[in-house]
Amino acid sequence: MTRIRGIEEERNGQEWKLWYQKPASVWEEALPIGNGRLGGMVFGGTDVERLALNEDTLWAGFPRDGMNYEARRHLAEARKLIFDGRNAEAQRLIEAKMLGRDCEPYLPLGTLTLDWGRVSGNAEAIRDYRRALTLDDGIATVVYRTGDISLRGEYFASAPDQAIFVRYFAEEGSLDVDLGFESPLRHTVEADGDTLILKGRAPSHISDNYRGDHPASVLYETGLGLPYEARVLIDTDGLVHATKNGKLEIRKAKMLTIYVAAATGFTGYDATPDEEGISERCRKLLSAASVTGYERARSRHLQDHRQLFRRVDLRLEGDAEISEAAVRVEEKPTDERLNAYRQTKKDPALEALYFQYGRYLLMASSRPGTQPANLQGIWNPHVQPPWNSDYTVNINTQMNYWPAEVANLSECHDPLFDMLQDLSNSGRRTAEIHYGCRGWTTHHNVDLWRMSTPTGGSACWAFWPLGGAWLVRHLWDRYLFSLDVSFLRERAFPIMKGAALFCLDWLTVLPDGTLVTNPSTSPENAFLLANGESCNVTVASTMDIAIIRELFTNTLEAIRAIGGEEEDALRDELSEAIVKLPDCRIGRHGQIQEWLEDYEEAEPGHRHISHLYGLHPGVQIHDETPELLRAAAVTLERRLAHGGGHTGWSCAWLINQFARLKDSSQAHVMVQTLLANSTYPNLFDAHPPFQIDGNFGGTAGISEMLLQSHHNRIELLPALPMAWRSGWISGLKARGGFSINLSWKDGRLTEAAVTSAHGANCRIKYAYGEWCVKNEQGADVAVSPEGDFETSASSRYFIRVTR
Ligand code: FUC
Repeated sequence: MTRIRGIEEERNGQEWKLWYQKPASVWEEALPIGNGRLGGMVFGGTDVERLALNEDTLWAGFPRDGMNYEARRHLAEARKLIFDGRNAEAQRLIEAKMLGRDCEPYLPLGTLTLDWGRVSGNAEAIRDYRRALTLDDGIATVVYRTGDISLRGEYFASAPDQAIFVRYFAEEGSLDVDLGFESPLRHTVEADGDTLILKGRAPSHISDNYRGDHPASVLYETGLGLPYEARVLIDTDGLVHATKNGKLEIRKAKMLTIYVAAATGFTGYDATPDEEGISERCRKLLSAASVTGYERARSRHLQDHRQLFRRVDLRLEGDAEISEAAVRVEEKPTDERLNAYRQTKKDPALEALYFQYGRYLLMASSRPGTQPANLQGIWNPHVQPPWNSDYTVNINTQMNYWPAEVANLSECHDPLFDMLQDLSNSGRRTAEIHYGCRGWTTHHNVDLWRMSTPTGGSACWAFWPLGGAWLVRHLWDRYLFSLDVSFLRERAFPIMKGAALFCLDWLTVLPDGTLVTNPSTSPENAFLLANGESCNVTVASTMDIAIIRELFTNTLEAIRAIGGEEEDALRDELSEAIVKLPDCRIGRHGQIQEWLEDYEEAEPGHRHISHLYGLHPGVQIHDETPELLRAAAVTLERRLAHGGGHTGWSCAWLINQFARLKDSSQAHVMVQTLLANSTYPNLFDAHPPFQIDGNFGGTAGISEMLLQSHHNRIELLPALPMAWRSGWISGLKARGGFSINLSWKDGRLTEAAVTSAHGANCRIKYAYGEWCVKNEQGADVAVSPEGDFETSASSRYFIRVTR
């Protein structure tokens, strides 16, 4: 047992670090810092240094009514057309009459520039350059020498102090630098004493302009759009001159400390933005940060950051030859190491770094009280970002939060729950006005304003009212991990209930009594009609039904868990409906059918794998449904044979799905593919372009390969690939309130430690060998043949594999 105990004491020898020998030349090479609300991308420039900034409430738009009051007029007709087999006509009707407008984009705040004056003369060669991000510290650093100056810069975004802190220090020589602000939004910059102030008002609306056919796609209107402000305060022993054109010129400084604060007028998705109080709030944040001071803020930041980051640690080792090569490669800068990996696909420590980076990114983009992580976390430099840098809730936002519980960052899950609370309000109107249903719904895109209606465009993505029903599984999962009944009763259940009520009303009945969804799409795939035409709308996509079945099951369990006697009527409705849902079907290729009818897919290698929702993230396809499990394997084979998994997030989903199939080698191939094909030099996920979901899905997938805990049992190393021959992981969480440490050697589990938070019953599954369980005192714990044993609260149990 000593080794397992040792895991917690002795930190991993591996340094969780990304590092480079040159400045970032493009944004996808810069290094991200964040405190959940404020984000920064550090370029480490030696001519002009850039710190690209974001604030998570800076979006285009303003609170307004986005309902399509005409939608409901056409619902009955659309349904009838589909039931009559006139799907294409139904789709045309839906697209003409039942959709809404697009959501608003997330915006960049601006870029703080540090002009070192090298372009204008001071162009001595740069030596000993190094730029790094240490994940364990949450601090980005830049060091180099030039002429007789040797300088070191540090950057961190502090959650406790709600500001970004930067310090430059001349170890030799002194610093001359001009500080300024740039922004692609309309703005003003003023330099006043030792302060820079950036002010602006965001566009009231931004339309997409992919085709360049909109002459005014970025719309500014007086008095509309969110006002925002960023303030920078400097503290230096050098000389400071504030210029009329909004720059701070600093000369002969040994030390330069920069405090950055920002605020917008956002006060709530349905509330009038604050026009007056922003400067005051921003000034207060800035002065609080400077009163705390750099050193104290730094140590408070380290404490806060490590308290989360250090909960999980891991080591992945290949065989001796691979491990030796990996040690050599660990000495390479991260971009070169990634390039080497693209060739060899052998660097287990890089895969471990990718896992930890996903945890780092979640901590940096989603903290209690902030907005949830959007398509780009919180890091976006574009006024018209890809897919609006919004919340796409037909896979992407959910994937962002897959690692939250298992990778021991439960509090980082909270912003998603706050958003669900908002959506359960805004989505109540959508449910009623668009469809005449109880409860609440949201479609595939959500923004800061909690838009829950369909967007415009094709029904292929826009007509999909199951977003809320999928998202609430996150609330249920939080309960399963924590067994926190008051969370379930007060926060989760009312929102789950609303999603379930919507689905009860949304279902329609076939002549044989089967309950189906209609119109229904399978995000974002198409099928071929008899005449060869491709179409998206039909009856009962497999994903719709899987989501609804799961939601009804979970809601029934939730009623039991909270002892909700007053929910008798709901319980009856759910119990009656659930048995009338169609079964998951196996189609002509031996695959899980994507739709109720066994249509031919228009794009068999499609990036979405929606019909395997029941395998992952759902739990309806498993060891005890062997036929479905086999069909799921065929489905994945077919997707891959036709080029599937080609976007970062799609590949990350495949890791999770192969892990659920216990196909360790395919799961690992997908880890390799994600890193080799869909990863930028700063290890951001490439859709392409940058989209953060693949990072989070990758972290979740690696967890899923090492530990699974659905179906009331904890499965140790369910999909351990030979490429991770030996290793250990500490601090993973399992459903039922357990923390798990594991170690393995030569592909076999050696030891595990299970800590029980609540004294829930524990059921362990491990593929090979026999094992025994001892309690903290070293006494044997009785284990049933099924692998059950009783635990008591806060006690630890040690498992040793005896073969
Ligand atoms: C879904 C995907 C796209 C993209 C977008 C943000 O619609 O189909 O690939 O990831 O979300």
